[in-house]
Amino acid sequence: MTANRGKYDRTIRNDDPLRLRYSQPASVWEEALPVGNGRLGGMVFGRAGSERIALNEDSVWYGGPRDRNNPEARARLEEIRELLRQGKPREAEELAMLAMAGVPESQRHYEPLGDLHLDFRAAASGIGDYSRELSLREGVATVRYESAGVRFRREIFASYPDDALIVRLTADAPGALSLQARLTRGPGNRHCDEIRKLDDAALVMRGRTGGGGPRFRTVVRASIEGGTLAIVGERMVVEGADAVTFVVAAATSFRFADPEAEAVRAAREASERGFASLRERHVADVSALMDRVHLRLPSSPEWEALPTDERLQLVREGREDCGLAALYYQFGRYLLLSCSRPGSLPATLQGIWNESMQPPWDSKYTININTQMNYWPAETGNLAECHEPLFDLLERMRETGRVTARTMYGCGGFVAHHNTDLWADTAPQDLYRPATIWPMGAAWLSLHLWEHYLFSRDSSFLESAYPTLKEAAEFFVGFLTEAPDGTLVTNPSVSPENTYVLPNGNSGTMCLGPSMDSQILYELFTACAAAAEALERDADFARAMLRLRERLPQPAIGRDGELLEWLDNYEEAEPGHRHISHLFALHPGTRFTMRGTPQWTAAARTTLERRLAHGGGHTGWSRAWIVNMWARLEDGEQAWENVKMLLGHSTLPNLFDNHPPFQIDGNFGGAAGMTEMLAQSHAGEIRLLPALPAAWAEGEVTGLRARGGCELDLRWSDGLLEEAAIRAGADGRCVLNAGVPVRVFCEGREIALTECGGGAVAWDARAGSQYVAYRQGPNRQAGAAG
Ligand code: FUC
Repeated sequence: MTANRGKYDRTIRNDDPLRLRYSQPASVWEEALPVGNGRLGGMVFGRAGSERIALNEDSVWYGGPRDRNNPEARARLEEIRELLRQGKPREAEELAMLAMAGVPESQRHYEPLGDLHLDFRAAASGIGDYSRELSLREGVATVRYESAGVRFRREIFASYPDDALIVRLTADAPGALSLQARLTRGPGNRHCDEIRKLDDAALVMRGRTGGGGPRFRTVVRASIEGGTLAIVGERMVVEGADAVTFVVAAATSFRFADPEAEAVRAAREASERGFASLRERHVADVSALMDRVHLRLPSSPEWEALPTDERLQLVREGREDCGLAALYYQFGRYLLLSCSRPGSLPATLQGIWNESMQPPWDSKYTININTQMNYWPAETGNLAECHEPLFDLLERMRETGRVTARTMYGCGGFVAHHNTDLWADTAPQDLYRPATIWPMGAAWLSLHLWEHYLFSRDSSFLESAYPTLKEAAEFFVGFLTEAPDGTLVTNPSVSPENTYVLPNGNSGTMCLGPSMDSQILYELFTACAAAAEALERDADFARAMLRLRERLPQPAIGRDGELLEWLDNYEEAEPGHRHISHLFALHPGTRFTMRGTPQWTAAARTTLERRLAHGGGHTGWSRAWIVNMWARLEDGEQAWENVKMLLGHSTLPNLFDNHPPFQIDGNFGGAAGMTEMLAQSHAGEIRLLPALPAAWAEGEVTGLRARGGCELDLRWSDGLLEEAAIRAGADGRCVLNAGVPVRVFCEGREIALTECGGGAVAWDARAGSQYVAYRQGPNRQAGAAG
């Protein structure tokens, strides 16, 4: 990129080394490498003698849909509310666990699809020159090794265009491939019904999860070049082949009346296409998405050449590896496009990758932070279409959530508590007092619709999303109750998932009006009013929303300058708690801003410091949230410190986030936080490099998205912006704050800017135009003007 073109020139090469690299196979699932097409996923172990690819399909969940709404809830609601008003949380919680908790108490859980095993005839010993890698740009896992003088190569990917997982085996000597392939599910294949030969080149696994859950079918089809292929019992036997391609397809009765017909069709069509074309179509698909954003941070070729696990180890030992952070950022984008694509289910706590029949927290959707965090990088990271599965689930929750709203609370609209599952279940989950009775899940998720609109300015999307936003708000019109001071508050609720201590020493979790609820509602009512205005309709409803908003409790500051988590100035039982719910308005909310509400951002800083001083951020996702919060507080050093902590303490060798155990939210939250360090657009202006740490002094990023339909490319050096390109996706006023004085050009001509104070400049942007801002300086002005 040169400063004198007047047009941004993308110089970051497409073949950047976006690879995870290892010099040994995975010894456990958490070291395997993930591939996925949104719906179908695989974890590749890469063992030379016996490959295991752990398979997942997003709709393989235990159990069918149920109505778990507690029939006693509505009759006991007033009693519970009154107990809370009287300051008797223990009694309220006891009754709520009986009368409000779901019946039965838990939603459904996600299960693995099974495993594909490849057992090679050649001995596992005598393996040399081994490597295993995952190309993020191509979405291909590759294993290479040498055995008895023959070089073997394995490529594995999950194709979105061809809806199948592909395994390709080759060797550099003819006839060197002899192996057996088999599908399994659980020890001794106990978790499937049967495995049968479909024809001379394909096997099918048939089964059904229990409890009325979906029927599933997995088909593996082999094509060989040279040698022979036979199906014997439950196995495929390949002898003396030059190359082998396996196609794995799967489907369940969640989507298809005849899942076997679907899996058979997908496997046959992919097989007929042939490996070269499958690979080409897959790489084109993945790289088109990956290439939308490039990020370069200071790095060194020697460090880039090291295996990923060694780099991670060096970070644990204190090395500042910004290049690894950039790789982690892109890995987050890779994971999102691999586990959440149009038509798939949304990313669970583990994306789509789950090894266990009874996974931690059911590997479902925890919607009091975790699922939302999964989607934080979607818009800024230029993967907006990957957000869609979340909207589809929310649409289904609208139906179930209406029943929950009516049955439990006698309210209109729709409501969800702190979890949901395959069936969009909205009744409370668990008998866990700090979390179970929390009516804000749907409200928070609905804000993702509004964000999607703010980033795209797509009014036809808003048109379709508006009824959902409105219905989420409508629930609270009936649900909110008056507090003693006349404000309107949620009751009952909790501040996820913290416990307070009353002056008499008793502790409680359930309460009225926790700060987070009022903050979510503030944003929801604002979004509803703004959406109605943008669509030029429902003026009365919009006014009602703003009136309701005025009656919410305001954020309050406590004795020590911290934001209050609850309506009263209670002590927290755990000051270093992993949830920092009462900073919602700082991030992902937008009400607290550095220049708009300095008293609240100062209190947010105090709150964050206090949490961290007491050991906060000990789970991966909590650490990732903290990165975003520091970025919003425009403290680049603190943000970077927490990125390093995320990498050093909460990251597994395959770069998966480690709660512990593996939980994918931290990957997404961490990636989102790094974007917030580079560009923000929530406070009415696009702010460039708001939280750049000294370690990121030089760098470049292209293709970030900002609210207002803009795309951004930035280049900086010595910690200061050099040049920025802004591609306007919509007409409107563009307010830019580059932190340094800039001159702005459009098609080579300097344009007139309006000063807006605080270093910001504005102009009327036209959709489709590119604006280039150059930092002013003695050696740049001339070049820029030229
Ligand atoms: C919330 C968090 C836990 C965990 C679980 C899935 O309950 O408090 O740390 O992430 O979700």
